[in-house]
Amino acid sequence: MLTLYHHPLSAFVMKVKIALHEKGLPFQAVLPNDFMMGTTQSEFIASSPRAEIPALVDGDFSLFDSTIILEYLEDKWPQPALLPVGAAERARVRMIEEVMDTQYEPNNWGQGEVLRFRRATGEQAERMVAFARANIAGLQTWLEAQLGDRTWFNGEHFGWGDVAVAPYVARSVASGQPPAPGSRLEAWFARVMARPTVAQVVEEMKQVIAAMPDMAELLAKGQVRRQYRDHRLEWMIAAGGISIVGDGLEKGNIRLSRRVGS
Ligand SMILES: N[C@@H](CCC(=O)N[C@@H](CS)C(=O)NCC(=O)O)C(=O)O
Repeated sequence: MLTLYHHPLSAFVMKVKIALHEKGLPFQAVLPNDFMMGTTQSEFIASSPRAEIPALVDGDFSLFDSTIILEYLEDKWPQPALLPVGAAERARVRMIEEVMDTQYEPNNWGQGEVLRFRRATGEQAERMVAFARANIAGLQTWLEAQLGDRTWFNGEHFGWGDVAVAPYVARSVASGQPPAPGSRLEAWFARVMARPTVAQVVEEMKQVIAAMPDMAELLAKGQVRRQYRDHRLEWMIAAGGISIVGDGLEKGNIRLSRRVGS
């Protein structure tokens, strides 16, 4: 059976879970040891040298990165196909995925850092959350244009384009920022949530949010060391949180990515 290193809250993981369910592939989901500290030493590291989820183990082969995993699933189990037909259509949905992974995602993450981990308070917190919400509003307008008059981001049929968008929009909905009333994106979101594979994965995410402990307290007790990387780190700086980065690195409750080979 396939093993997926996961956390139910990760939108990158959610993409992979939806694809696995759509393809009817059973898998066991494993939470890496000490994931929140970045100190895991298990075979997880062999599968994911940056110590990031998702990572997939398929017999004696393992791989990391949600996009690479989606590609692997599509190559190895082509039916039902998730990618649309035609080079341009495939490139179109892959570009949507790239924007979601790198531009949309940090806004959901950043709000968590401010509100759940209480990295900022008062006016600074308000400004950072407003920055995230304005970006999300802009990106949802962009998504509306990408969808156009299609039923699915993927085209006529549900697929890769929808897998790439659904987890992020679902996370925004859970934080009180749904698509604009009456928009095509709102109608698409209702359609995508009616799909059992998506509904199941979003439900798992919501349960984790509902049961979440006080993350700021865990942070203060030194039980969490957050990874700041790539687009998230850039978001933190653009949102006005460069002092948060400096402070967290100094206190050791922020860490940079694990260097491959280190
Ligand atoms: N590019 C990667 C990003 C994966 C990623 O950033 N995963 C986060 C969780 S959402 C992670 O594992 N971070 C390591 C940590 O928090 O220790 C992908 O698409 O899979």
